[in-house]
Amino acid sequence: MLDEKILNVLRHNRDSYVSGEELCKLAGISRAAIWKHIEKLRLEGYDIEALPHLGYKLVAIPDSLIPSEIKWKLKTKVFGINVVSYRKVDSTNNIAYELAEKGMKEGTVILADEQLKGKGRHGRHWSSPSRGGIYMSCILRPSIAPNQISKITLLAAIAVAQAIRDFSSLEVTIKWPNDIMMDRKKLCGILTEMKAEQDSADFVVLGIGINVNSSIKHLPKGASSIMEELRHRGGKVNLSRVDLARRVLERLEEYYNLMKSEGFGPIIDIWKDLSVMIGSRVKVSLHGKTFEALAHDIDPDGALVVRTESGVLEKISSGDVAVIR
Ligand code: BT5
Repeated sequence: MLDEKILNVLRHNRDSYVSGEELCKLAGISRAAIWKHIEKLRLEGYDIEALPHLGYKLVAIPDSLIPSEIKWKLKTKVFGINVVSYRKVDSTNNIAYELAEKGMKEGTVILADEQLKGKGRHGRHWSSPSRGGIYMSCILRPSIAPNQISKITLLAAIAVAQAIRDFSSLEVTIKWPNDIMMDRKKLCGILTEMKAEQDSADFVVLGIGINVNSSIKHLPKGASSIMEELRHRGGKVNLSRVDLARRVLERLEEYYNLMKSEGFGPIIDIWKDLSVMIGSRVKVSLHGKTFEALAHDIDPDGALVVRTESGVLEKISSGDVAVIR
């Protein structure tokens, strides 16, 4: 709390020095204690100049997914209510799941700079190179039936796609159910897990992995990052993960509230606007079977409806779908 108080005073005075005396008065602690807090902030990556007679000045802010940065100017009420950050973890989804079981509040966000065992769907691996991306999990406590969990995945997909569009000039699109794509390359994946009683979800862990500054050589085939895509287009190369993470939380809250007040219909409409999939030929892999079909629609629950080669409409609720060129 004191760190944040000191930091906020320095943020408000970016162009001048704040004397040690002023900081002492504001925080109600001694000069020696102020020095300790400044040292701690420096270890977190804040570049703070200290000059005798003049005082302290904030010179540079780190692009670290730490609570003080994420919460600074965050315009949400629920998403980001608690922010827990790590340098390195196995999987932010696992940590979020454990905290949710202990009763942690809806809107709690777990972030990491690196994941050693980042999880994809169906036991697959999610590459999470250090400081290259945003690896984030949110705890949600929606009142939905367990079989409606895919709605949360679709909601998250529109939130992330829209946040990336707000943040960069990239017109990213969504591929059902959980991928954010740019020119057929995957920039982001979503993994939604839950704990449920028979007819209601106890909690949902919404995991989001976004490749922001990652170099293509640290990503698997078929993947890219926002930085790589912008670079191809002659754009900016060093992007703020903190700014994007904040934007994602704001968009998540906006669409979560929309779903609560108006139901899932408006979410599906936005999803359709951001997806280029409907009308394409697709290859569906489901329960070990693979077949080609035409992506026909998204049903009111968020399932993909395909028209098979024999003309039958089939509903796909999970599984993998690749768009055929
Ligand atoms: C996903 O699975 O796309 C869900 C990814 C969710 C990751 C987040 S990060 C924060 C949270 N904590 C976790 O442990 N997980 C979540 P799926 O649709 O199964 O896609 C997995 C496949 O995408 C892999 O088999 C690779 O082919 C590919 N892939 C792996 N890492 C990638 C990356 N960084 N970027 C793009 N594609 C990747």
